[in-house]
Amino acid sequence: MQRRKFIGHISKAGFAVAAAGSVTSLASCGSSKHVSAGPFTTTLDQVPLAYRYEALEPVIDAKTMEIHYTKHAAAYSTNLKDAVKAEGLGDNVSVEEILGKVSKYSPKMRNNSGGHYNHEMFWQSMKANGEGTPSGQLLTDIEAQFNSYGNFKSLFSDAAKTRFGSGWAWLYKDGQKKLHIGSTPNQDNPLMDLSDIKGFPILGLDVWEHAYYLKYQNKRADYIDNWWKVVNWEYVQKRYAAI
Ligand code: MN3
Repeated sequence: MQRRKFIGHISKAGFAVAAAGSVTSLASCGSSKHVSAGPFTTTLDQVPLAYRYEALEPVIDAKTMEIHYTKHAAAYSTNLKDAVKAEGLGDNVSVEEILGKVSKYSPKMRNNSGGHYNHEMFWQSMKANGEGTPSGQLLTDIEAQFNSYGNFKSLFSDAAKTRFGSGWAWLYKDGQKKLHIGSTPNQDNPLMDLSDIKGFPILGLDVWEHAYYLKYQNKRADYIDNWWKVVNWEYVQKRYAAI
């Protein structure tokens, strides 16, 4: 019962959305290469999962979710706090502020700010029985940019399947509000000032082996093809509308 109540509570809390303008250091940095993080701000702590570990089965098994959330992702948060302390930044610094100037900091800061940010976004961008498709302005713009939703899925999946080694595939919006598909190595992401691709991440897919190996072993492509069944398009659309 305890756990049920807890999950109910965090579901109501919903998205970790702070007041617009709270990340002005990014939004007003004056460089066209920097992209606003808008109303989404990420704190140094993990937000509790809004669903149970088994909720995404059979696409993602409960054991993978448990280890991924409580070990891998938890370590990014813990190590990020260490790095923040070592750099003399306050506890209230947002992860977005760090990402926008991450090249000034240690490799530990780069790896763990990215790792924490990417996972916090990843958990929220999935839900049980996603099975849906985008709608509204996001669908309109995906169709305009990539010809069709089917073609978008295929391009995004290819970006995920062809990322060599560990990394992420992204749908992101650049400073001119144009959609792009790309991928980054390790725990980098498009909000980082040192990233080859720059923009606000709308949707991200973790293709590190720890995200799928227990169930899919070497079959990364099967994990990617199945993952579309658990995408939380309502959340993705909120991110799209926010910037
Ligand atoms: Mn991961």
